[in-house]
Amino acid sequence: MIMLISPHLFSYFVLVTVFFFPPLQILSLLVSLSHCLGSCKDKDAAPSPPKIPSHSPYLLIGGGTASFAAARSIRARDPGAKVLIVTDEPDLPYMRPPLSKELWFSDDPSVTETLRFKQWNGKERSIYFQPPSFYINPEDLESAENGGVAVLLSKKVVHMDVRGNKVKLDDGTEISYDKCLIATGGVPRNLQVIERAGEEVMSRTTLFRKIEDFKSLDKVSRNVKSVTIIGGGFLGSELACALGRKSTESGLEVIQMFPERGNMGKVLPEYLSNWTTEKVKREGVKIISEALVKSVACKDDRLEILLKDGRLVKTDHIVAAVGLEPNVDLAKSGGLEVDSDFGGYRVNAELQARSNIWVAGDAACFYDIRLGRRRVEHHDHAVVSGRLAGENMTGASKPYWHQSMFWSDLGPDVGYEAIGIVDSSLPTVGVFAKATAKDTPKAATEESGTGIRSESETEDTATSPVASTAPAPVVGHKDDYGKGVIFYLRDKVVVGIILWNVFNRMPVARKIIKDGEEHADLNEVAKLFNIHED
Ligand SMILES: Cc1cc2nc3c(=O)[nH]c(=O)nc-3n(C[C@H](O)[C@H](O)[C@H](O)COP(=O)(O)OP(=O)(O)OC[C@H]3O[C@@H](n4cnc5c(N)ncnc54)[C@H](O)[C@@H]3O)c2cc1C
Ligand SMILES: *[C@@H]1O[C@H](CO)[C@@H](O)[C@H](O)[C@H]1NC(C)=O
Ligand SMILES: CC(=O)N[C@H]1CO[C@H](CO)[C@@H](O)[C@@H]1O
Repeated sequence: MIMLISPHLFSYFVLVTVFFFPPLQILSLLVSLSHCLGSCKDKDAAPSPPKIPSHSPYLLIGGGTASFAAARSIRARDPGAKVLIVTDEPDLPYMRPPLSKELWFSDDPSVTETLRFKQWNGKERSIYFQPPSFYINPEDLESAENGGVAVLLSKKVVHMDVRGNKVKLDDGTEISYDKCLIATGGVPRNLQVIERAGEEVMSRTTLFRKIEDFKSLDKVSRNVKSVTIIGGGFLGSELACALGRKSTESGLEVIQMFPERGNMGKVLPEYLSNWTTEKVKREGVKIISEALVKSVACKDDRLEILLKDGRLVKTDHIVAAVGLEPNVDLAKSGGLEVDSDFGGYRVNAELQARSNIWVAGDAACFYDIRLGRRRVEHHDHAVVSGRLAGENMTGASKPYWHQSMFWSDLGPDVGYEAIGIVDSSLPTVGVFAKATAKDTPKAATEESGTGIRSESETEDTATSPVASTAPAPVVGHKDDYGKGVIFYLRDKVVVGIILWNVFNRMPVARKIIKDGEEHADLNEVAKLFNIHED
């Protein structure tokens, strides 16, 4: 995800990119939730209270990617199924990756309203998985002969009664279910020093997760002179590049600071992290590395960020992209276990937390039968785990094992795909070869006919075949690391792989992870990817 896109390009879609990341936004979410608790209630209590079904055979808590994928797979396996999604957001299910990428590169001035974006190959699409006509009204769910998927917007589940198989909403309504999925995602973390700094600082801080955050940051970026992004991971790096491009148009100063030495330093080995940092700088971003924030204050109408080593940075607005806190608010009433190491609800390899209750997406700490206990914050994982939970909820007994992947593109000419545990603190072995013009994300998406490299995304949510219209320029630029394979090792076994400018070879990588063998010579293993041959 990271996408650093170079200025002339169209946006591409990376939808899936990467991420581990963390999503963010906790505080503002809490704030908006509490507003909602107050004001939505009043609104709803007025003339026509929405009729809420008292029972739904399938109840999905949360209206994000994992819930949507589950709804689809439930309907695919059980065509008459009645599925109710309850979400505390005011929007129908949508995908988040474009919020930090493509939407910023649109030339349509009304993009904050249309929320449409151009994929890498030029095809336009919406961030919503489906148009409103796909869904049925919640009040029609119980009587709908062929079932359907209904979404209850702006309603929060606040309590679970797992013995009685029912939940309670923030307006007091109760809904009973036969099977329930918890896909509550997470809320962005903030830095304590910002929380402690008081309201003035908080009001100039964005935690980025939702549509409304995109809208508000877009506005901020037009009205201030300097924005500072804190965080060097995918989200921070993507937003830095998105805003950096604006800086060349409007003179906005864009600063990105993080504790690591280089961008994505927690994922990429140092030499690649260094390379990526140079790439981000070329996008117009001022990088301040090895930066630990000591305090933030509001002075003379500006923010002053004091670093532990004494450096002082003045700016107008902060975007904190410092990780995600999985949302486990229902653990207590549901009697559900939260994982003490990774956070999230603990589920088994079938994503089940207790009988009739499944968890998928960012909120699930699941047992990966190959790599052990994990929690994954990626689009592709949300799709795959949501789909698996949905299948299991309908009683499918097909065995299922899938290691989700993610990708990130650094503009049209450089990109990577990753699988397994990619953590720069593990030993890595990289094998590189010289790249040719074919070894670019753009060429890969053109060849495969899709703008989306996630296998799951393609299968699950791609709409119609992609017209091969627009065309973006390619790319003359070559770096030192043309293309290659980076292996991440734990106890001599390969647990993660990054394919750097090597595309369409994910099945090979997946098999290596799955086999879990020790390899004496990784150069030999790298040959399986044919990187020297084409
Ligand atoms: C800006 C951004 C860019 C990203 N880019 C990428 C990328 O390029 N590649 C990649 O792999 N991943 C990316 N991700 C991560 C990816 O979007 C997440 O992994 C994915 O959204 C997780 O899906 P989910 O369904 O688990 O949770 P979410 O999408 O967070 O959905 C959970 C929903 O549940 C709602 N909810 C929570 N509690 C309740 C409750 N009690 N009652 C009702 N509703 C509730 C929440 O408000 C939310 O709408 C990105 C994330 C962000 C924020
Ligand atoms: C990465 O960059 C830092 C300086 O920013 C340098 O000290 C370090 O040697 C570089 N590492 C590699 C492997 O090139
Ligand atoms: C139908 C099906 O696959 N159900 C499985 C769901 O997961 C539980 C265990 O977590 C199994 O016991 C079920 O057989």
